[in-house]
Amino acid sequence: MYPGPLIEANEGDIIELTVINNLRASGTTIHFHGLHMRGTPWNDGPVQIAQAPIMPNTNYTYRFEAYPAGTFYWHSHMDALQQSRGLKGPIVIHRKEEPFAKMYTEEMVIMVSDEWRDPESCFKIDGAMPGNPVCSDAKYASFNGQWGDGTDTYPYPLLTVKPGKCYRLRWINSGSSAENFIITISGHNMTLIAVDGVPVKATQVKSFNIHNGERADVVVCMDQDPGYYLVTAEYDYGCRMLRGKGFPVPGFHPVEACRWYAFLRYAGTDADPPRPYRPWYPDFEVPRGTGGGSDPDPTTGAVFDTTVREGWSVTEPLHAAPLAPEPDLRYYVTLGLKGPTDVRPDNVPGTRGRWYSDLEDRRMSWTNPLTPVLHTKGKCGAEGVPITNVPENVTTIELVINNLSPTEHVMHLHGGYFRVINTAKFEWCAIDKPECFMMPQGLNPCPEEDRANGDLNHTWQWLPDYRPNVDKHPIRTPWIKAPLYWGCKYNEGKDKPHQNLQTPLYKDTLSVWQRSWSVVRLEATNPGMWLFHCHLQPHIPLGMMMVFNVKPSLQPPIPETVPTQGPCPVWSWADKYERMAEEYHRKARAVGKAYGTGFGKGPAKH
Ligand SMILES: [Cu+2]
Repeated sequence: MYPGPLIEANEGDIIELTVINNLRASGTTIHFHGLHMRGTPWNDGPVQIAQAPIMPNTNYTYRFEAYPAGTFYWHSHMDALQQSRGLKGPIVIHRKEEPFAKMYTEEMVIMVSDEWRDPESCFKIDGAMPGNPVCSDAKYASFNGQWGDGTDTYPYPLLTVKPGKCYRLRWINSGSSAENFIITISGHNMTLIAVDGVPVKATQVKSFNIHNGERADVVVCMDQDPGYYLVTAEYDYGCRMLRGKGFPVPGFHPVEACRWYAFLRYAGTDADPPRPYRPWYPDFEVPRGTGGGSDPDPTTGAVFDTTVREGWSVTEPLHAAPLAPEPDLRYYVTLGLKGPTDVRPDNVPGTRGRWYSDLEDRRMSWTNPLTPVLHTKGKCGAEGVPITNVPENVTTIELVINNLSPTEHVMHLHGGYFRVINTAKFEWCAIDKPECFMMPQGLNPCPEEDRANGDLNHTWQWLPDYRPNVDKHPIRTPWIKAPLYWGCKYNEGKDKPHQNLQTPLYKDTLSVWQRSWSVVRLEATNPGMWLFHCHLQPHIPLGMMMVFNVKPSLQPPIPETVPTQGPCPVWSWADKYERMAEEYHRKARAVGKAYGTGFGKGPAKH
C-alpha cells in the first residue's frame, strides 16, 4: 500500500502505533513529521538521535500525544532511501475548535511526491551526474502514490468529489529530491486556511506551493459544471532544467518532465474520461479536461509562493502573538558544501563532498553518534556530531540561516514550530536567472561585504562543463574551474528593517533559496534533542543535519523499551543496569554452584 495508511486522531488523543519490522535485512524507524512529541522525545523517530533502529523481526510501539492539530505525515527516518521507496503516509489531527469548520463538510488528503525509478543509485553525490539518467532530478511525480498519462496501463490519478460539496483538501509534499510543487486546480478558486498545520487567515489563492515536507490546507467548493478538471503539480525549478528547453546545470541531468497531472472528477459526471497525453520530450503535452473541465473558468486570487519574499505577506497566522524585538540568543547557521566536486561515477559515494548545516563558526557535517544522542544527552560517543547545547536559561532563539551554496535547501525542524521573520529578496539570483548558478563571484551583484564562501578551504571547484553537448556526450566533457560554493549573506544593518515581528507565519519546514538567507525565531521550551536538517533526501546521507539539545535537565527519562545501541549507557537507565548486573551475578553464582568453577564468588581478592 502506497502511500501507507492514514493516521487520524483528535487533538490531545494518545496515539499508540506498533511498527512490526518485516524487512529482511534493514532496521527502520518512523518519524511523525510536524508533531511536537511533547514529553516523548524518544518517539520522534530519527535514527541515532531519538532511538536505535527497530531491528528486522522485532517490533516497537510508539506512544505519543496527538499534538498539535493539523496536516502532517509519517515517514521512515532510518535513511533517505526507505522514505524515497515509499515508507510514508499521511497524518491528520483534528483540532478541538476548528475555526473553519463552517466552510466545508468533506475532507480529502493528497500526498504529492516525485518518484525515482531506483532511489538506491541516486543517493550518492554522483547520482545526479550526467550519464546517470536514472537519477535525473525529476521524471515522475505521483498523487497519492499514482502517476498516469491517461492510458489503460497508467490511468490518470483521480480526485473524485461530490458535486455541490465543499472540501478541505489537505496537501502534503512528501517528496524525495524535488524542492517544490506549485499546485493549481483548473476552474476552481481555493481558500488557503492552514500552512504546515497552523490555521492562517482565510485567503483566496489561485495557486499555492508546497516545498519538500511542507503542507497546505485549502477549501475548494465543487460548484462548477460536472466533468474532469485538470489538477497540476509543477516543479518550478525542474521546468528550468527541462530536456531541450531549459538550461543545463553542471552536476544535474536535464529533467524529463516538470509538470504532473491529476483530474478532479465530479462523481456521476457523464463526461468522457480525459484522453491520454504525451508527457515527455519533445512533446510535453498538457492533458485536457472534459465536461465542464474542457473549458474551465479562469481562477482568481493571490499566488501563495513562499520561495520568494512576497509570498510571506499573502496571509498571516489566524492567532498571532507579536514577537519581542530581540531574542534571548542568536545563532548564525550556515548551509554549505565542503570538499571538491570533481566527482566521477567511479568515486566512492560521499567521499568527495559533504553537505553541512551548522553553526557558522563550526560548520560540521553530520556524522552518526555511536549511541543515540538523546540517550546520552550528547555526552558519550558523540565526538564530531554537530550538537548545539542551548543554554537552559534561554527561551527565544533566533536562527540567521545563510545558504552559501548554489542550490535551494528545504530546512525542517523537529519538536516544534519556528516563525519566519525575514527572507532575502534575491531577484538577481531568482529562478528565472539560471546564470546565477555559474555566476563568477567577481561579476555578481551581491555587495562585496555580504559575500561569503561555503567552503573555507576551496574557493574554486572543478565542474563538468557539458553545456554545449548536454545530450550528445554527457560523460566525455571538459572540466572547468569556477567558484561555486558561495552566498550573499544576511546583513543586519540593511536587512533587519524588513523583518516582520508582528504576524510572521508559523512553520516547521522552510525553503532557503540558493545563495540566500532566511531568519526564523523559535521557542526552545520542549525538552529534547531536536534535529534541524535539510529535507531534500539526497542531502541527508551527505550530512546536512544538526541537533539542538534543549533543556537537558528537564528531558524525561527514556523508557526501557526504546531501542538503543552502541557503547554508551542510557543516562536514565541506572536502575536497569543495576538489575542487569544483579541478574548476571545471580546466574554466575548458579553456574558456579552447579559446576564448581569458582564463578560467581565475586571479584578475586589480591
Ligand atoms: Cu539540501
